[in-house]
Amino acid sequence: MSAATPIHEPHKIKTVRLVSFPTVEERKRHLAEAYFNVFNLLPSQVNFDMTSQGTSAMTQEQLSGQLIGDEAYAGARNFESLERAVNRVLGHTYVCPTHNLLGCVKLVVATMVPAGYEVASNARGLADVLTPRKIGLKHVRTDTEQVFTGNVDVERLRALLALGTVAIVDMQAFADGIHPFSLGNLQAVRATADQRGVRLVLDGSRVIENAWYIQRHEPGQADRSIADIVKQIVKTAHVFQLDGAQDPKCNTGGILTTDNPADHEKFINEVVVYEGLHTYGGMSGRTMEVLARGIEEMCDEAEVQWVMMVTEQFTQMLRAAGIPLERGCNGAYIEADKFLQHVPHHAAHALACAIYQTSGIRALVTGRARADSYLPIEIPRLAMTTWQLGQVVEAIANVYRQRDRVAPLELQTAGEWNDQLRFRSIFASLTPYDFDCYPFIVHTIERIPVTTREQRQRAIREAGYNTFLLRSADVTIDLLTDSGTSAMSTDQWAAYDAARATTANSEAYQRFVQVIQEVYGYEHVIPTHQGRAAEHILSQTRIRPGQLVPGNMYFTTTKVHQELAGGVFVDIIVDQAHNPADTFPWKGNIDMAKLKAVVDKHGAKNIAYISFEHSVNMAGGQPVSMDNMKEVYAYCSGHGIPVFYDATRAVENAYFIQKRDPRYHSVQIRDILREMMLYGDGCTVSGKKDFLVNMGGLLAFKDNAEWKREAEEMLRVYEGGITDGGLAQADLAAVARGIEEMLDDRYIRTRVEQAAFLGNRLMEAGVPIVMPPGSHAIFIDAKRFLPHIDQDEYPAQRLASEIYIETGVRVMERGNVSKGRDPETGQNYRPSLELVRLTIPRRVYTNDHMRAVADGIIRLYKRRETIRGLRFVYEPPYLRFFQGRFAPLEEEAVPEPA
Ligand code: P70
Repeated sequence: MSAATPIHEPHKIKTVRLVSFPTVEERKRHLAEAYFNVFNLLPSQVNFDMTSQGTSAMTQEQLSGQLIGDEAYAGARNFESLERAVNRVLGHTYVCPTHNLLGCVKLVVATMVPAGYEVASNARGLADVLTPRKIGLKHVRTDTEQVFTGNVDVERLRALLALGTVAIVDMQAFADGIHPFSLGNLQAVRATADQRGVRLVLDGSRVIENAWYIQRHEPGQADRSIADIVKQIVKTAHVFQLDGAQDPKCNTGGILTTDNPADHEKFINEVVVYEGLHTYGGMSGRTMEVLARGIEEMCDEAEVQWVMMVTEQFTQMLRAAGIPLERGCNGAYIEADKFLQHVPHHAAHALACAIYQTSGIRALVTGRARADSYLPIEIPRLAMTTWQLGQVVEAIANVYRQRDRVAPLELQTAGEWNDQLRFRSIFASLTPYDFDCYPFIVHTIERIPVTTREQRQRAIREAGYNTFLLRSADVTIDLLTDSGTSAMSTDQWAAYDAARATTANSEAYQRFVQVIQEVYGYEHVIPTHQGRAAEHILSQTRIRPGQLVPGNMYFTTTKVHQELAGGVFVDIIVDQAHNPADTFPWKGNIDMAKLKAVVDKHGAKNIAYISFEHSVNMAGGQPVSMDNMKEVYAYCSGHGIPVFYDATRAVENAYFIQKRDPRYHSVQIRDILREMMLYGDGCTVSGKKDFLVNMGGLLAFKDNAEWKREAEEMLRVYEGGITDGGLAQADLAAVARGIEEMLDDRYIRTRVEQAAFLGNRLMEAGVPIVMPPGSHAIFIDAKRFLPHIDQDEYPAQRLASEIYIETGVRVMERGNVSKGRDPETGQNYRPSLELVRLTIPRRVYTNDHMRAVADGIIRLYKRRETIRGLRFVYEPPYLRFFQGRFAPLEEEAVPEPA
């Protein structure tokens, strides 16, 4: 199939699960309390849990299956979904559900392995569950293979079967996590089993990974799809077992499938004893639905190629660091006794402790306590980014460099199973490893469309070369806006679900008010459905017709509402803001001289208020300095002029203060924000940005109760109740939780630095961007990118559509199409800033996406001379950027069909 190595995830992040980063001191305490067995640590004590069972991220479609559990005892519709998925994807006719893989083993053993018989297998780990049942395991894996190390030695198997004591042949796809088999070998085993009338039972919990190895390495298989190979593997077995918590990415569940009606009958007669009824087998309806959907999805070619590429890279990086390991299907299996040569006993446990102590990562030794000492570092499917995984590699390499200092463990309590062991130890003095990455893992994903250039050319033509008119179904990476596009966290969802609906007072509203009071220090809080609604109310209640509203560069919706209220906007931002090449760090600042001049000329009474925006959007996401806020506020208080912030991106502004102002380097974001807000009398916020929600906003006043009363009068008429502002209580609850999350220093740093990552990569290739890179977006300077296109031929508009055609990335024009025409002359304005904006949604895209975006734009930059301009074919009278339609200049003007 597609031999090309994937360059970014074939999905974006839909929901995140936050992870915590305990300090070294906390980790030591947790480790001691866990008896130096990392099994006993709690997820909240761990940053990255490197285990792949039941920890995968699902697609949103799979997750939604949770909500449509039939939950009938008999004949649930969810079981029918499961049957359909098995028939279609795996090809087997009969399905017996089980509570998990152990349920499958139980049924197979009970129905197919009589007392005194043995099982032949390519997996040693099977002994863990057979030995306690007093069933012997005959190991038949070959030791001569290089790639397909899971292959069975067919001659040995034949000889064994001739003895007549082997009841079934068990084959594991990717045996013991490390050893894949080839299709050729699987077929040979089946033929050998058939000769003796013995069943071949296949554990396909990692069938996808095994199929990928076949596609990659077995001669003649390269052109087949994963789906095709998987089906053939399943059909080659008499009986197929699947752990729902592995390849199908469910959190539990299992199935036992076959084409043989007699075998199936045995299973379903036995299932009532051990598992449940034959139509649920110990799974809830919702689990069956999630499992069914997981099976339907698991052969997705793009996803499999991505996951396997990531796994291979992870293993190679660890190996390159010198770490002794076996490559596994789902990560790397470290050879702990070679890693810690001076530790004679329990090397894997000692290594797990050292890794946790130094970094907070948990790697688990599972199963029965055995002589071999692998420490698996498994990757939870789709849940971690390559950035995070690269740091996991560094964290382990950090331990490897100081391996001689790792302390041995002394057994305190023995046991048959690894989870029973308790140790005593000392804390060796090991240099810790600090993570610098997103403080969350992926909980759910949304697959993104992959399109061809031809499809994109057709789509942009149909959209009239206007990216606002593209369907998101045609967009691979959507950088149109950061507004309402964030990925919510599982905690936000929990708050959302828990909120009770009402049109009156509520806990959700009270919590919303309380959190704003705590975080911003503003007493009066009014919810609105989004930012422009708050701007409307503020403008209507605080501007008298004819008054001036000085501000640091206009924002479209803000200015419209000020003008509708009869106000006149005056731009008093520093001059540097208008020069894309200027690298001044505080390009959002108000120019004090300009402010004073306006006040001197018109008098304080004729000034409604100062409209003061953080992380100035139209200037490129440029921050305001703390000193500037202080100075503006001190001056305005003295003149009786209120200062109202547009605090939509205040947290991002706070990060720049922490980074660029030495006095704030060690001050927490929470405290910086609180100080910023002190220098204002009120604010509007579009909650769709900083607050990490998809809808919401607010208006707040520091202490003026009369302003609040007037605003609430309008709120009731235009927005909704005073306790909801037109939002659902659930939305308010999600906002309250989002405000807590936005204040995480690690989150906000990685958020803003992602923009810098994209900007720097473009800059290094010479692509002209607005300097310095902004808080939420990178702006490309279309005037310098396409100097040969006159502004009347809309260079930024054309650049936006060419970026889409080249890369499938959607960006927004911010140039003269947005600015419009001079109503006097009818001529286009010729604004100094002719830009396209690449805006980054929060917690949605990874650095791999950003790299792909940059590389696509760099390719375009290299052939920029070939790009020409556009002409309007439909031009709306105002806000023409939303609905306008264009045609390329190189194409002849032919009348557009109506
Ligand atoms: C964007 C969005 C919205 C916004 C903002 C600032 C600093 C207020 C608002 C309004 C959406 C947008 C809006 C108009 C034209 C293009 C895009 N900015 N203040 O993508 O808030 O949308 O919630 O009413 O950035 O930058 P809301």
